[in-house]
Amino acid sequence: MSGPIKEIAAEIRSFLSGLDEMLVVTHFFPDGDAIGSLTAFGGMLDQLGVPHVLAVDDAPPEKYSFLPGYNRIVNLKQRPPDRVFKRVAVLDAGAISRIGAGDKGIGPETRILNIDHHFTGKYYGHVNLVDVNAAATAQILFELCLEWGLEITPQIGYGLYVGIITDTGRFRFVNTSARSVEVCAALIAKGVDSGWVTENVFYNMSLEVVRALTNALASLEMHYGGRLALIGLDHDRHVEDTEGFVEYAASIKGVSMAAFYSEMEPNVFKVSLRSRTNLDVSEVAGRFGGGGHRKAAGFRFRGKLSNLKERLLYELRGILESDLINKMDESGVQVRVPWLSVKGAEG
Ligand SMILES: [Mn+2]
Repeated sequence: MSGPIKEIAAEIRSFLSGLDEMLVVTHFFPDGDAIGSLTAFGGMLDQLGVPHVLAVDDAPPEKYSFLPGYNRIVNLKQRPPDRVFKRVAVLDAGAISRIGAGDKGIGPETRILNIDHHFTGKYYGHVNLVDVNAAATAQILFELCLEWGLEITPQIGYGLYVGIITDTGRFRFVNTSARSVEVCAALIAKGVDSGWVTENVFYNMSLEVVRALTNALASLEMHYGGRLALIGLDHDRHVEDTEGFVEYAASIKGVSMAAFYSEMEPNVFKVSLRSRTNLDVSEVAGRFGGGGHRKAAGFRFRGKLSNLKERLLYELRGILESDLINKMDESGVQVRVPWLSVKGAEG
C-alpha cells in the first residue's frame, strides 16, 4: 500500500485513542486470516494500551490454538455481547452481516472500524481501511504496524504470518504479491518459525477430517465438459473443519470453476466456490446472499441438496456460457486464456 494509508493510519490511530473497552470481531466460520488478524490486532492494541475484547461468532478452529492470544478469543455463540460497545473493530468481514452475534455489541451510538480486503466489501464502517489488492487482512495490519512503529511481538508476528500464509494458500493463489512474500519474509526475520506454523496449521489434520476428505472426493461430479467440478459432504459425513477441501476439486486439470458444499445441519449448507479463470464467483455467491472475492467466494443455503445442486448448476452454467462467448475470436474459435493472465483482477 502507498500514499493513502498514511492518512487512514492516522485516522485509525485517533479512532483507537480512548480508554473505553473496544470489541474486536471477525467473520463467522473463521479461517486463518480471520483468527490470525484477530489475535495480531489484539497484540497491536495491547501495545497501544487500548482495552479490548477479541470475539468471534463460533468456536475458533482448534488448529490455531498455538497462536499467542488464541485463549483470549470469546466464542459469541456461547457468550453473546451483554452490552453495546462505544467502539467496534471488524476485521476481514466483507459485510457487517458476517459477524453473527457480534452485532449485539453494536448500537446506534457505536462507531465502527472496518479493516478488510474483500472484493465485495461494503464500506459499513465510520472508518474504513479496505484494500482489495492485499492478499489478506493480516497483510494490511502489517502495514499499520509499520506506520505506527509497533514492535512485532510473537502474538502479532504469528497472527499476521498465519493470516497471509492461509489466505494465499501458501503462496499458491494469484492474490500472492511480491508484498505478501516480503511481509512473510520480514515476519520470519522477526522470529516467526515457519515450520512450527506448518506443523500446527497444515500437518495437523485429524483422522476424522482426512476420512471426510475421502468421502468428499468420492462424491466428485464433473459438469459442462469438465469445466465445473463439484464435491460435497451430506450431514452424515460432515465435519467442522473443511478448509481447503474445495481446492482439490479446483486443482483438476481443465477445471474453470469448483464448488464444495457441506451440510452443517440437516438442510443447511455451507458452500465454497473457486474460480481458476477470470470468471467472478463472488457474483454467483452474491445471488445466494453470500460474497467473497472474484476467485474465492461462499454462501449459505437452506433447502434440499437436490435444490441446491439444481440452482448452483444453473447459475454457474450462466457464467460459464458468458465466458465462452467472451473468449470467441473473430472466426468463432474459442480462445483459451491462461488463468495466470488475469493476475491482479481479484481481491
Ligand atoms: Mn481474509
